[in-house]
Amino acid sequence: MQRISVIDSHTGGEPTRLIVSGGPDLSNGPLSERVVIFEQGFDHYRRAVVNEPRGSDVLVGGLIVEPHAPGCVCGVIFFNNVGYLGMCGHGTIGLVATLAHQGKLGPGVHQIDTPVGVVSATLRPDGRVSVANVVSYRTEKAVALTLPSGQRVTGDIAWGGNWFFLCANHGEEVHVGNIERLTALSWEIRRTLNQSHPEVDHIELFAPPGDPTNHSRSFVLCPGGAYDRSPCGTGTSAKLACLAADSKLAPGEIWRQESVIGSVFEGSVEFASPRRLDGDPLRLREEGVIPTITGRAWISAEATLLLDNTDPFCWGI
Ligand code: PYC
Repeated sequence: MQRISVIDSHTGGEPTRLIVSGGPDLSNGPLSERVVIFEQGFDHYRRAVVNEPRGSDVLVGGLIVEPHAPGCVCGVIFFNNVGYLGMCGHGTIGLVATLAHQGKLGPGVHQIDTPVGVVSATLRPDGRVSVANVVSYRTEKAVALTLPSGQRVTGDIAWGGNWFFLCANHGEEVHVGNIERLTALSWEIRRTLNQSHPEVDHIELFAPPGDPTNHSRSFVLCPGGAYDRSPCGTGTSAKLACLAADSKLAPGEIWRQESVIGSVFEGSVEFASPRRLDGDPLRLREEGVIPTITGRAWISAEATLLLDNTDPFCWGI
C-alpha cells in the first residue's frame, strides 16, 4: 500500500489539494524541467491525486518540492484533471495557507518557485494572502470568432501565468443558475479559438458585478471542463493586464473581481520593469504588468491517500 499525505484547502470556493509527502521524486532541476519529468514519468500520480475516485474534475492539485530558484521558501507544480498549470493564483493562496497551517511560515513575504517563474506571496496578519504574479500581458486585442452556431464573439488573448481568452460580448447571464449554458458556450469558443490559437486553454466570460462594490464578475472555464469557483488568480492577472494595456487601470488602483459564485479577489498592477521583461522568452507585444492578487484560503482536510495496486482504479479514472 502506497501512502500520499495531502492537505486540502479552498480559496473562494475553489479547492486545492497539496501533496505534502509521498509524491514523486522529480530530482532537483529548474521547475520548468521538473514539470516535464512529472508529465512524462509520473503522470499517474497526478491522476491518482485529483481524478476520481479520490478527487473530482474541479480539484486543482499541487506538488510541493524543493525550490531551484534562490531565496524561495519552496517550489510548487500545479496540476488538474487533464494536465499541468504554469501558475495557479488560488492554489498559491492555498499553498501559503497550508504552509502556515503546518507552522512552516508566518506573516511576511515569501518567494515561491513555479515552472513559469518566481512569485512573491505575502501572508497578512488577517490570514489574507497577496500574490505578486509573473509578468502578465495581452498579446492580441479584439480577436473576432464566428462560432459553429453562427454567434459572433470577440475577446482579448492574454497571459497571466496561463493563457486566457477574455470575452464580454457573449450575451449570457453570468450567475450560478446558468452554469450549463456558460460551460457549453465557453467550450464552443475554446474549440473555435484553438484552430488558430492552440495555446489558449482557459476561457473567461465577463459581466457586471452582482455586488456593486465590485468591478466585474467572471465565469472561467478551466482546461478540463470544470469552472473555477474562485475569480481565478491567473485569469484575474490576465484581466488586469488587458485593463492596464487599455489605460483603464492605473498602477496601484484596486480592481475587485467577483467569481460566478460571488467570491472576490482584489487585484492591482505595477508596470513590469524592462529588466524583468528581458528575461521573458515570449515576445511581448504590449507592455507587461506585475499583477498582485489578494484572497483568502481555508484549510478543509488533512488526509492520507491510500494507493493499493490491486485496485483497478488505483491511479485514477
Ligand atoms: O487561480 O489561477 C488560478 C486558477 C487556475 C486554474 C484554476 N484556478
